[in-house]
Amino acid sequence: MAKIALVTGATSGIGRAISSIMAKEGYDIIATGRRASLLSELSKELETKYKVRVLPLSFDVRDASQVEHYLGKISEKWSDISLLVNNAGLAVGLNPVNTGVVDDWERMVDTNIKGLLYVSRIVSSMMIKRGGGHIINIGSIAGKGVYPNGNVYCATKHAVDALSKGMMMDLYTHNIRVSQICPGAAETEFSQVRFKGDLDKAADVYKGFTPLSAEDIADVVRYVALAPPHVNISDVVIMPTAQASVSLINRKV
Ligand code: NDP
Ligand code: 8X3
Repeated sequence: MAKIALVTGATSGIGRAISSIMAKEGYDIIATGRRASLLSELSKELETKYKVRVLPLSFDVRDASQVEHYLGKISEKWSDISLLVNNAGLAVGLNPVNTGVVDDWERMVDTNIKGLLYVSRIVSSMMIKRGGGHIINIGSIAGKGVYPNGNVYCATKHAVDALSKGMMMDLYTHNIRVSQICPGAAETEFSQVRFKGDLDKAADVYKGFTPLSAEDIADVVRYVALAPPHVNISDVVIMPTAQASVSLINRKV
């Protein structure tokens, strides 16, 4: 029987690349996100290319009752989840705190912190029943440092940093590994979402240097997930060579 990996935020960027690389490794994939048509495209692609089973589940991680509906009541043939990648997340806006948009703050807190918790609560209890598993949280370099106007996004990723440590303490006696992977600047839909569809502003973020690709990060997820069972790579920072901290990027422009 193939192992099963659940990847949140599989419709684009890092989550899509993780789904793809783990399918290539022979994992059956539960792919989640809100955009159902992208999930169905991805499912077809992975089923054809890698001959694995794919279960597309379209729901909003911010809605605890939807998470319970789709994951708490998942059918028996999909319940033996050995790998959970908590990847769904976003930044919205880049304002100083005095002009911050309350709705932006709520979207980030509800997705990056509360969504991760809703999913982890259900899946970790399933992993305890099966006798083990591995949870990989996609944190950020923004969970290790703070940059001007990054206030709430950075706070949510600092929360992921704390939760990754806390979850490891809660779950290690159940043979569950908890890891965190913290990327620096990666070119995905991330900045398009942050700047609410302003493509020029989004492109400017990656001007003058070579950012990470989603595949670079998926490679690390693969390495961490496939480490021998007695090894937990608990915390990884991966940045472009042109980046030295959350706010230091060497741009040739
Ligand atoms: P993308 O915008 O390309 O992907 C984000 C994914 O999250 C999408 O699949 C999106 O799916 C999903 N998502 C967002 N909100 C929700 C929600 N409410 N419910 C369900 N799914 C949701 O960005 P990235 O791939 O770059 O981001 C992935 C993760 O990596 C995030 O946690 C981000 O914070 C983190 N990260 C990104 C970095 C970067 O520079 N790109 C660097 C460090 C960390 P859909 O819209 O279909 O719901
Ligand atoms: C995304 C990286 O530096 O844009 O988490 O916040 S950053």
